[in-house]
Amino acid sequence: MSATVQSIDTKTAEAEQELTDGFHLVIDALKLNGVNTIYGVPGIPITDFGRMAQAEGIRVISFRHEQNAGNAAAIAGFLTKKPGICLTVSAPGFLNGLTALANATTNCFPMILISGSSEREIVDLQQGDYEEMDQLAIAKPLCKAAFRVLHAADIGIGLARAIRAAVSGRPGGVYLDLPGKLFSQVMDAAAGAKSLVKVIDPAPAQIPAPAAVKRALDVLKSAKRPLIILGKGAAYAQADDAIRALVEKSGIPFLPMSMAKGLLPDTHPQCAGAARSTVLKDTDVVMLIGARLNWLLSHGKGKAWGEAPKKFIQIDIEPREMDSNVEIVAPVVGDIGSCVSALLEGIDGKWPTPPVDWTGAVKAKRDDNVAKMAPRLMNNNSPMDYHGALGALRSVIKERPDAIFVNEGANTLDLARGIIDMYQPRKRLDVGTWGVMGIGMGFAIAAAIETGKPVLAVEGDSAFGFSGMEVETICRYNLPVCIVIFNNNGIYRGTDVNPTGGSDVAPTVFVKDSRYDKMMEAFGGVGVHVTTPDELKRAVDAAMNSGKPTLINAVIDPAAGSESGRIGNLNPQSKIRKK
Ligand SMILES: Cc1ncc(C[n+]2csc(CCOP(=O)(O)OP(=O)(O)O)c2C)c(N)n1
Ligand SMILES: [Mg+2]
Repeated sequence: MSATVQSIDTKTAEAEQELTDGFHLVIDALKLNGVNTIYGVPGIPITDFGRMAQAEGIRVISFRHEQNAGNAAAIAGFLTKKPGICLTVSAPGFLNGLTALANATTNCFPMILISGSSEREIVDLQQGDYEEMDQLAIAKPLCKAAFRVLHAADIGIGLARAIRAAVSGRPGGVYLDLPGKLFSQVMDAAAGAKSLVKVIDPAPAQIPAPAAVKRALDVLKSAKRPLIILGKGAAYAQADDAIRALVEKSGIPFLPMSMAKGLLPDTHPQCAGAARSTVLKDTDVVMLIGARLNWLLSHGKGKAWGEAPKKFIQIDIEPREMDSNVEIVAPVVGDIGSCVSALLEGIDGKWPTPPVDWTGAVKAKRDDNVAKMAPRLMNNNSPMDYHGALGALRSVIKERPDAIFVNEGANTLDLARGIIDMYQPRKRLDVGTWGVMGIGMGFAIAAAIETGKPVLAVEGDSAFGFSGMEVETICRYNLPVCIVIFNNNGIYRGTDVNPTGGSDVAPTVFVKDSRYDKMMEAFGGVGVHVTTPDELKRAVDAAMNSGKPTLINAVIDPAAGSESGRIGNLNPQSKIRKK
């Protein structure tokens, strides 16, 4: 080879080294901002992007359906306070991810849905491109913010905006649209590196106004029957010590919402979880911490809240949350950590303990309810009822308080929430604000990956079906996930009949006596079939000890459940229903 050819070759190589492209800029921007995991499904135009991200050291977890990848990203956001990333292809993949994005936004979980999209010029003229869809326009009303990046030089800023939008203020879902062409756009490598943005202080503290804090303390001090309600916003805040100190120093009974269970142990002497209906009715001053007065709290009014007049104090990062349903006499706007710390400063040694007739009444009611429930949880009936099966699982969590408990279904959800005590913050992950089915496997996978802890997912047989194919994903990544399916042959119950006597079964009924455990075996996981609480406990213990992907088919009496679990009252009734 002549010297001239050699030098041209070297020059070309140098010139190539000095270029970067959209693929690498997105990866570099993610890494610069500490993103180390992507949840998604490959395909045009993001297949190579996934490969390159993996090559660059990002963990790329491939799912079987984007909705599950999206749910994984969302709960990763909840657990880490960093936006979870979901990566999808255009139109159908994007739409599959969108449900999770909307659900994340509703639940205030920070996530970013990054979808590849088709040629802008063709999409905008509606000329029928491959997977054509105006994704940005569709995403906008369903999430907190939506952005599109057209130039490689804007990738850094685009990603920075997405991160900030997802985690600052009230967290939520963000959509980031990356057209296929962007990935192969090249630019000078040095200029590319300079264009990247490391987001400094992505979720700045929002300090409450001192006057608001004082007002709240004054109202709280005047209470005869005070109550603290902890929502999943309080769990998200990771201000666990301050919240515990506030509850304990004030001496006020607390009620945890579903995903706030474990912030303080459910067995804590001040926990009013087992006296929920009594405390809601009888309290005179309620302090909401990261909990919204939505349907889950009967909007703060009506029968559930009884006759006694109430005053509400509300701590929330979103000012517009105040007065959403009833008057808030003491709004405290700021991030939960800052607000709780500020309140704590006012709760000194002179703080009056709440009247003992109140705390005593709450405790008596709670102990009474717990005692009434106890024998039911110890039954070893076969087929199992919910109480027997959940009694067994209750012991599992008691013995392994750091395990993560994922839960969805109707009866399977509502009864497990009441029965299974949680002991540590952010260990209970469930259907959230919408009561959505389908979060199960996505949540379980991300929980295992983000925390490295064992996961126990307790699923109604219907609920499981929404994300069940991800058992392959669990086996593929060999995750320490134990799935228990409460198999009652259907939705709510397995006993409904077709009133016409025709050959179709009733709409709520599934194939009888299905063997979900065999699904797990198909992918190399452990499948177990159990019919008694004792067998169930043994099987779950073995799974949790081994860390092997396991699915336990737990046979539940098909007649044991009730319509819609605990929320049957929300079903509209026909007044002219034919007898
Ligand atoms: C996405 C979605 N689709 C439908 C529903 C309605 N829904 C509520 S609970 C439920 C399933 C309940 O059955 P299962 O999971 O088997 O629990 P079980 O009550 O039988 O224990 C369904 C379909 C929902 N909440 N979310
Ligand atoms: Mg069922």
